[in-house]
Amino acid sequence: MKHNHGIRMGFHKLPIIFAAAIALAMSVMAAGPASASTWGPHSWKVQVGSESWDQEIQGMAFLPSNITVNEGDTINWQANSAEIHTVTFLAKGQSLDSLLPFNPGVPDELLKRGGASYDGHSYYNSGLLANVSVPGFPVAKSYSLMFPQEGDFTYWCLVHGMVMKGTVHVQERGSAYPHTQADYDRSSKVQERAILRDGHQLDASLARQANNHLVLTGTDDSISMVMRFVQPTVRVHVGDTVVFSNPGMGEPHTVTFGTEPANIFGPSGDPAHFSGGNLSSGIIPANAGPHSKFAVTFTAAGTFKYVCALHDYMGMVGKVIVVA
Ligand SMILES: [Cu+2]
Repeated sequence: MKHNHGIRMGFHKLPIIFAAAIALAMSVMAAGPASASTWGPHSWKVQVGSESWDQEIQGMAFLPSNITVNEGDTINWQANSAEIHTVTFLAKGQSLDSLLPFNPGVPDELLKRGGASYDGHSYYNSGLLANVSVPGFPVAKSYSLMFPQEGDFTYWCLVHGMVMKGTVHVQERGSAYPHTQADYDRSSKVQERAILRDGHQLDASLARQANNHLVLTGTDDSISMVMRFVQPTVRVHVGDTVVFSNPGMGEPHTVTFGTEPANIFGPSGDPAHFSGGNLSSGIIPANAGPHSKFAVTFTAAGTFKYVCALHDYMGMVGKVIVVA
């Protein structure tokens, strides 16, 4: 353990030095974490996820994804998107694969586990984090952990598995910090912009593929997700079939007409003869060949609205206009 001797000595030397030490300490506290030295435990902020203003583009990153703190410091993870994420430290010997893919039916993945101080080797989970309330899921807006011991600790978002990872480097108490919170915030802003660019490029590629008989259910890569049907409005004739296709790598969606069923994960209704009422695809998984498609044949004229039951609260809705 190191101590800040400059300040320590002030307490029992000349009153002038004492006063100077207090002034220094106050300026350090006012400025937040300094790169040179520390005085008492600090609190740090990590953003969980990112999004476009209209929630169309969702990012899969902890910002910053790597942070260096000292023993005794606290990290506060703050939900920064409508999409759900978790902050999850695995137990020693526990494999990430055993928890993937994310299963909303497993309470351990949905709920907060572990205490307020990270012990370095047990399963800790924030539960679901989001910056809005999410229908059907318990969510929190933030999660805090104090790190009492040195080490490098990796954590994951269980919802976005292999692609969303963060690391906390905990140094000896009193060490100099390599970066300030302001440094992290600046680089996070740059990364957020890159994520949005990536998402808009994905969106543009969907727009090039879609037509009145092929709707893409959004998409995702390892950086961002598009939470929109492309195109959201299509026009077809009675007897036509519209294929809803998920071209993504990981994110599931649904196509749900009428009232959402109690179990949104399983299919219901008859997609071969749809003339209105209730019809739901169940999960349309990404990256599953023919299972990544849901075909609906419309047997009556009308305007049929549908939603993605997982992402409708972000604006993921569409309609099929069927004419005679
Ligand atoms: Cu969706």
